Amino acid sequence: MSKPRVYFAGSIRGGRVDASLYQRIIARIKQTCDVLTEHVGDPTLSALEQGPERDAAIYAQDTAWLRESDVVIAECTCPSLGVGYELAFAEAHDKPVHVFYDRTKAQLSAMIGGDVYFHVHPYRGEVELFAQLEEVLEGLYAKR
Ligand code: 6IA
Repeated sequence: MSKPRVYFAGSIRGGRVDASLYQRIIARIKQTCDVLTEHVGDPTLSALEQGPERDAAIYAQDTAWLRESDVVIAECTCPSLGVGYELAFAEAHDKPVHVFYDRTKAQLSAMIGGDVYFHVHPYRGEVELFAQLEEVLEGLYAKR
């Protein structure tokens, strides 16, 4: 049985304050699933890299990965236009979407929190985040 393919979404140009958290989440997901977007957790990834051609290539690659994915998992504490776009794209393509955010640090956009399509997981600190993530990942295997 092949592993579930996970599209992990996290802020890049929206701000890299949570990059190391993304890296820890990706490391956990990789224990049981294939992660298509490991670069999102790379702390050395430069958010300053610019250029319309580069952006077009990123858009083409990321939307292809979204289409190929079995599930989208997003960490949304740091707001990001790109992540918001990816969530709506995933909904339009009928992908299950799990949204995590630290409720002690951020208020989730009403456009995400108000959309009943999304499975929203508010958490308080990393221990709670990883406990909730565990349940989501177990659920992926239970559905197969
Ligand atoms: O608006 P943001 O940059 O915060 O959007 C972040 C989301 O868009 C992430 O979940 C990624 O999947 C996607 N994304 C944004 N920039 C890149 C990227 N850039 N490479 C791959 N996916 C990306 C490489 C460096 C870049 C800043 C040119």
